[in-house]
Amino acid sequence: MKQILTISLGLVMLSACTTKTVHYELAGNPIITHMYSADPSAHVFGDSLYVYPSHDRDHAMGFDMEDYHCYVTADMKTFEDLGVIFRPFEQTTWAKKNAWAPDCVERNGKYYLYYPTDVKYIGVAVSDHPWGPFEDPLGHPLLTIDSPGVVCDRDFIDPCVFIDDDGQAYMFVGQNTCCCIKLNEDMISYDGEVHIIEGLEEFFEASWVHKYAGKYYLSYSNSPFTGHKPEIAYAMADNPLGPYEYKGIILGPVSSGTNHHSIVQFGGDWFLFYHTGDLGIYNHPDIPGFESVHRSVCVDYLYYNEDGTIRPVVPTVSEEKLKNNTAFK
Ligand code: FUB
Repeated sequence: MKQILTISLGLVMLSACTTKTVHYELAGNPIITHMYSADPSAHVFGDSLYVYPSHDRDHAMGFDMEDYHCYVTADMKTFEDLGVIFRPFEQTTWAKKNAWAPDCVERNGKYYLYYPTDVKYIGVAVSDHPWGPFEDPLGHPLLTIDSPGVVCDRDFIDPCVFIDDDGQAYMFVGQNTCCCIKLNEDMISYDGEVHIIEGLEEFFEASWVHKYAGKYYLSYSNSPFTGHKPEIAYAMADNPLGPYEYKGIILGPVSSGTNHHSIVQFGGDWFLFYHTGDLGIYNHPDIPGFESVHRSVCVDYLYYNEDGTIRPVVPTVSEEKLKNNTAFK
């Protein structure tokens, strides 16, 4: 009996140790200053946090991105660029342009990168590691603007994948209308049905789903065509497919024009990743609109109220980071 008690106590102490939370200190925004980056999708894999942004090219005249980098941090202070992990136009036969906002999730030891191209295709690439190399397993897009059930009257972009506690994976995607498919266990096919998410106000793009205290949060960029600049808004639901109830604004308009974010818990802290045009403006105040297509990934803490609603995040910027940047000028 004494031995059983000792073992039980040991297990309790071990589990207390492994669930210990860590508070991270941030080192100032933007977090990526050697190149331009946008649309950050952040996920925790193992002990580290990985960020999958899109890559605004040095000589970009528009959103003509062509490759994906992966960034990793263990301390939220330094973000290491692990290099190019996937080039859709070279590594698939069907993608031709506009490698915009991606997302990446892990399942059964494999990593799945979901990415939009040509403003009408959603592809999936697979790797054994978060940092790639990724490969196209299908030889065609996973979903397109013409797939049965898809509703989209503009660009079919911005996939985000959420895996619920019961193992079901969902991909939310689209502009103006938020579509959702249930991914199959293999993560490279789906059950055929497209669900249309209800309850979002002024939904435009950049959907992101996370779970907190048993509730589902769908956050997104609201529309720039309704008399204000895009904000990150959110709605809550009891089910990933909704119906959602609109709750308000997490992040106001930022200096880049477009607004795109992700929300993740790391250690005990919650974070909002987003992008701004602050670095673009710092480097080229003389070129109007440079910052709209030369964006930079940032991160700040995100806090919940007691009732589960999210407190608005005020974006921060470090003059030191801007001054020391080595991005294209
Ligand atoms: O980065 C290209 C596009 O701009 C993204 O797909 C949108 O979400 C917006 O950030």
